[in-house]
Formats: sequence, structure tokens, C-alpha cells
Amino acid sequence: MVYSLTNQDIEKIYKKFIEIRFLELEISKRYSEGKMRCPVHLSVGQEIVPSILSLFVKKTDYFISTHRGHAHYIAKNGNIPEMISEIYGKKTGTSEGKGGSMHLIDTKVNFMGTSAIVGNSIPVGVGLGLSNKINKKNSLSFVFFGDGATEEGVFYESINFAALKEIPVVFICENNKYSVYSPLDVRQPKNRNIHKILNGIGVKSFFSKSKSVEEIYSTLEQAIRYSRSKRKPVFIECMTSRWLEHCGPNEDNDLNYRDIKELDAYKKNDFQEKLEDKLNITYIKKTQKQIIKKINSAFKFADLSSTPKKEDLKKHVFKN
Ligand SMILES: Cc1ncc(C[n+]2csc(CCOP(=O)(O)OP(=O)(O)O)c2C)c(N)n1
Ligand SMILES: [Mg+2]
Repeated sequence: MVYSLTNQDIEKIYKKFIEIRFLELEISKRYSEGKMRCPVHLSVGQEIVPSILSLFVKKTDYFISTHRGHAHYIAKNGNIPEMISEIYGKKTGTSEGKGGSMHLIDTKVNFMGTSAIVGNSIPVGVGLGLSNKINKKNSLSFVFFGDGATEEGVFYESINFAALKEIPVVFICENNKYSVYSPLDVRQPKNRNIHKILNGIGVKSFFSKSKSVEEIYSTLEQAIRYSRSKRKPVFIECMTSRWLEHCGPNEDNDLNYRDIKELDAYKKNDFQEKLEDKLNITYIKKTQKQIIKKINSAFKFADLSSTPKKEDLKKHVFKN
């Protein structure tokens, strides 16, 4: 079933979308200044799923993500100035500048981390779900990962355990069809459907081709409602497209590892335009202006913040 959305819902989705897109584009624009000294994996082109998802998330839910995690942090209502400070390696960052973009963590908003190790966040997310179950909390654990992570053994072990123990986890696979420069067809058998495998393993699964806002919204709503009410795991696969290089601020069309026609087709299906078609120009302009202001002040905050001191190096280090 595909739902129709209220104007208020579209406005909320648009606001989140613009926050994510404009912030990622600003990181891309400023990266060459040399103030962000960690690698960045940007989500330009992949904003729509986290933007819609933000409508269904509770403060008490857990999020855990990957190397490409900025959008998920923003969807969890993370603190944008603290995130930029973290990327700048400053003391005001979410983990005082020690984690950077790929190890973003902020327990204040139950954003339990991102990881540079592909697949690594999946068992941790299951563990967070298990803690909710043991403590009889009605929160969910949301685990984000890419198509590449579904080729890791730990993915199947974690899914199996979550199915067996009925752990309320929302597994979200954002399938951009690439793992660095490798397309799906050199990594997985032809015609494999990741979500169909999951049904066979015993986890209810949902799939979105991501053709319209309504279709993605309906898929996410039904899947999340199922997991929240039944207290069981659920798997959602959403097709998406990464517009910039795997890691870094630039386009990489010159490398010829993917068909530019494929990328152009996704760009023609751009969700910024689709959302704007449903909104009035006054709202669009007002929202963009507010967000640009917010983003500029976040960069200023990061820039003016101090770097950690030498003695901070040993703080937060595990000792036994
Ligand atoms: C265990 C492990 N294997 C390989 C890598 C190298 N690596 C880093 S990102 C990445 C691509 C992952 O693709 P996907 O999960 O689809 O996420 P995407 O980058 O497309 O968002 C790979 C292979 C790694 N970091 N960790
Ligand atoms: Mg991928």
C-alpha cells in the first residue's frame, strides 16, 4: 500500500533533506581548505531515506552506522556544530576530536557510533537491540549499512541471532550498487535479491525501488511499525545512488568504473526537485535560508574551537 502524505510531512522531510544535502555539499566545498584532516564519505544523492526515516524515530531509539554516516547522525537529530567540530578534530567535537568522520559517536542522542570496518556496526546494533529486549524497553535499534556489508559473514550471523532471539532491530541496507569501485555484478550472483534472502532466513523484509517519496515513506512506515509492535527484527533494502566519489569531496566520473548514464538517470530522479514540486516557493526559500545560516554558523563554531591538548590524548583511553 502506498500512502499519501500531508503537507506537514513533506515539509519535515524537505527540511531534513536540505540539512543533509547542503551540509554534505559544504563539506565537499570546504574540504580543500585542509582543515578537515580525516577522510570523508559523503551521502550526496543518498539523502532521501534518512530524511524520511527521521519522521519515525524516537529519541530513545538507538542508531548505529557506517563510514558513510553523517546523514544518519542528522536524521537522529544530532548536533551539527559538534559534528563539524569532530570532523575538524576540535575539542568541541562529539568525541572531542578523536573520532573524526568515520568514528562519529554521540551517546547524548543515542547515536552509538559509526565504523570504518565494513559490517562491524551490524552485530553491535543487534547487541543494542538485545539490551532493549532484556531491559524491557520499547525502543528500537536501527542499523545502517551498504550493499557491500551484506557480503560479510557477520551480517548473516547477526541476522540469524536477531531472528532466533526475536530482537527488535531495524536493519537498513542502502543499496547504492557499489562497494568502492566494484559494481554488484562482480560481487554477487546475477538476479540475487538481498531482501528475498532475508525472508528465507526468517526475517520479514521490505524493499523500496526509491522511485517516489510516497513509496519510500510507505515502506519505512510499514517496516518500522511491524518491528515496533511485534518486537521482532525487520530488514529494509532501499535502492539509492552515491553521486560523489566513494571517499572524498569530488566527483569521480573520469574513472569510468560506472556508467555515467546510470548516474544521470538517478540525478534526473532527484528528490530535492521532487519534494520542491510539492511545496510552495516561500517555504522552500525560507527553509534554505535558515539551513544555510545554521550550516555557516556550524563551520564557524568548528573553526573557532580549540584543538585538544596533548594531555587530552590519554583521556577516554581504556586501561585495565
Ligand atoms: C572489513 C572491511 N573490508 C573492506 C573494507 C574496505 N572498504 C571500505 S568502504 C568499502 C565499501 C563498502 O561498500 P558498501 O557497504 O556498499 O557501502 P558504501 O560505501 O557503498 O556506502 C570497502 C570495501 C573495510 N573498510 N572493511
Ligand atoms: Mg554500496
